[in-house]
Amino acid sequence: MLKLLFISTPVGSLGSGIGGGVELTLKNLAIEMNRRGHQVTVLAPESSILPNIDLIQIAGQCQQMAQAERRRNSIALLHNSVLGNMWDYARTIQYNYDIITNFAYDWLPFYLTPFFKRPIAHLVSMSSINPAFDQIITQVAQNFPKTIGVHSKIQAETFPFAASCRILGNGLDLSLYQCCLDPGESLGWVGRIAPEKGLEDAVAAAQITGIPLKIFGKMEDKSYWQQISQDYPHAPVDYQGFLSTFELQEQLGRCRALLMTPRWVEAFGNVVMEALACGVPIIAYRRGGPAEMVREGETGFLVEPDNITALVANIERIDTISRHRCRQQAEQEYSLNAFGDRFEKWFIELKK
Ligand code: HBI
Repeated sequence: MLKLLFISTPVGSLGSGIGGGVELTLKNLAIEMNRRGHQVTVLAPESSILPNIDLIQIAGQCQQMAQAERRRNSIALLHNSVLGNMWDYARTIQYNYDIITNFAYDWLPFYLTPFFKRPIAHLVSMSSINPAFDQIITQVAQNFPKTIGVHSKIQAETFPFAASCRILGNGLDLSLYQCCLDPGESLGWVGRIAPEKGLEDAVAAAQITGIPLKIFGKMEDKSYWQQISQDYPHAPVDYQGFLSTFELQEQLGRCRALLMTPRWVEAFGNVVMEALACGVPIIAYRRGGPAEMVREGETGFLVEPDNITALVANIERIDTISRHRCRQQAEQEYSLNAFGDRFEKWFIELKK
């Protein structure tokens, strides 16, 4: 039995959706490790919601999104930073745990690693964003081998320390997702409404084909959304907001296909897992995590990145994909059990 301390992302409270995919990863991992008889405690910003998990809430100012500070060569720490406060508190309780797991994509936890007396497993949940950050993770990768975990091989390859990364994939609670075999005509798009997600290409495809597009996700960048609405005034789009998992899987399951149009190298593709779990085939740019996940011609199609014509060309043939096979892939690769095995092996190795 392992005593595990999970330290959450500092960008927002758990359950707010601000942390995007890493919120889901942390929640699913905590549930799965508890189910296996380990003891999990989570440190997270105040107003976090995490039912049935031992949660310690820490006050302080949330961190800016790292991707908004792209290619900057400096590190920002705010006044009364919740990131600093969480890690200062972790220092005082570290001896109660076997392993500390860092879920933050921030400089501080990596800088602090040598000062802690317990192993720190770092889950790096995005691809390379800026050299100052790459430099500190590279240092930890060299001085603390095996402690850097990532979601996909493609993501690892964006870093100078690719060879020393542990590829962990991701996972979700499949029992929360129903496989839908009789979809409506709409296409789906899921993600934080932010420039790196490339929503405008999916909206352009909807305008070209006239096929309705349902959009799900946190409204992170309002001006970005308004720009898209101005550029594509006649696109048949329907913004559904940030839904609970239950509502999302119900709506997403009724989509003919999921369009994945990332501008950046997605570390993984939580929305790809969620779509497959609902039996929904994927049409994705051949870029980042989704390119490693979609089984070409079997559970979806991969298209040339940023090529809207290619995106549209594949919409017509998406009905040839078996929705059963999509669900099967989720069960084989992304179940909580498969995901839990990968992380548990990693933790046991680090405990030695
Ligand atoms: N930005 N500074 C910072 N810290 C994070 O932990 C962070 C982020 N941006 C996005 C994000 N985490 C998650 O949405 C991804 O890691 C999945």
